Amino acid sequence: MNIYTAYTNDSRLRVCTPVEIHSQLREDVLVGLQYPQKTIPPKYFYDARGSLLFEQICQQPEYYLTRTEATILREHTADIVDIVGNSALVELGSGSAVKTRLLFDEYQQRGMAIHYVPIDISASMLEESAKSLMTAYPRLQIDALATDYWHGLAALPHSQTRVVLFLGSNLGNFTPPEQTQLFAQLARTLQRGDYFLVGLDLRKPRIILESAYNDAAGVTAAFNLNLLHRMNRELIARFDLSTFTHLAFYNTSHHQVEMHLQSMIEQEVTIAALDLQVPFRSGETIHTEISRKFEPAEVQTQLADYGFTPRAQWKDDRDWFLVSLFQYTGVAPNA
Ligand code: AVJ
Repeated sequence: MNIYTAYTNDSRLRVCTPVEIHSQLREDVLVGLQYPQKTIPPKYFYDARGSLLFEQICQQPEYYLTRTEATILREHTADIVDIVGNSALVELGSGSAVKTRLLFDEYQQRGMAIHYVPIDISASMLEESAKSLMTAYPRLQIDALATDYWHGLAALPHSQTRVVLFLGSNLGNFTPPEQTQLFAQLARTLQRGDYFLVGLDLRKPRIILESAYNDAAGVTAAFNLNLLHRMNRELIARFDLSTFTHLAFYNTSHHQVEMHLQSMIEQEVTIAALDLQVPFRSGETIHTEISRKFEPAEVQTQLADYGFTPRAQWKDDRDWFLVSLFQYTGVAPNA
């Protein structure tokens, strides 16, 4: 793979950017806007502004996910570190790494060094959070990968035992086939004895879920609409943001919250960089995200097929969110 590596002036921080990632927006938009159900993958939310908006979503009163997971982690960091010991921490979709700090605190208290490998699509978020982490944790060494999960996992540095962190119910963005691919990729990448720590948002009444994705302050709407801004800027598109609205609802049969951008009028939008004219019917949508809500047994069964053995799991007192720790033993129970 073609990798651009920036060595910063701090020897504890290294940032790698597999270069091909940048051109994929063009291709994914070109293909996605020509499907009968127009679709753009959620990873493109996270430009610099989108990443900041996501941080703000996490602070909205309706968005219980981040807060609930943090409560679980805060209560159980000691249990986690007791099990995983002196492992490197690989994090998929690290963002600002607020929750990861809870683990770092535990390592620091025990006087242990930390090797951290954050993987995030937003290079700006990655660099900023890395810098502030380095100030806060003197015994932290960072190998950051500014790319998507697939390229990131393929480029993991050699290290001692690893824990792959997949927090925040980020897994919910994956379709079932993509989830299968991810587990297969993890099984290929990990060595026996490595760990997988995953945070999952659980099924719950529609009203709670729909409020979480329709916050009163309108931050989620701004986050969704930012995708149109991004295409206007990076693909020289002419989306008129006042003609699109944010739509988020719970699809009960698929157990997933869906986000869409809905055109309120019939119109044709030009995307100059793609040499494309995109027609919209009045009410037609671009599907921008799924957030699947999980049934723990399903995930556990599937992971078992890929050689992951459950080691521990923790919930909050409302049973809204689950943090689950698996170990890659490489042995499928019925193989
Ligand atoms: C980061 C994918 C877990 O699906 O809840 C938040 C993203 N989208 N509000 C989620 C998101 C709208 C979030 N994940």
